[in-house]
Amino acid sequence: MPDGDQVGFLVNGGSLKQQLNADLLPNMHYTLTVQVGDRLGIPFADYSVGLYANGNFLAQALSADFRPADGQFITATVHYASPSVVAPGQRLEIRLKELEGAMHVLGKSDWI
Ligand SMILES: [Ca+2]
Repeated sequence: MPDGDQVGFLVNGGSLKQQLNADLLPNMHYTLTVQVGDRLGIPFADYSVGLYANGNFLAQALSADFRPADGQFITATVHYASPSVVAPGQRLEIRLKELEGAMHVLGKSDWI
C-alpha cells in the first residue's frame, strides 16, 4: 500500500468525501494526488477524483487518464490553479466516486 494519510475502499457505486481543513485561496496551484488500486482478479470500472470548493466543482481526474493494471496502484493527479479573486470561506473538499458498479477503488490522498 502506498504512503498517504487517508485510505478508502469503494464498491458498487460508492463515494467518499473528505472536507479539508482549508478554504480556497486566490492565486494558488493545488495538486491532489490519489493512489488508485485495482483489486486483483476483480473487474475494474470507472472512477473520478474531484476537487470541490463549497460544493462547486473545480477539477477532476478520471479513470480514462489514470487506470491501474490488475492488482496494481496508479497515481491519479488533479491540478487546479485558482483565479486571482475568489469568494472567501469556500471550504475545499475531495470527492472520490465510483462511476459504475463491480469495481474497487482503493484511494489514498496526499496534498503537495
Ligand atoms: Ca482487478
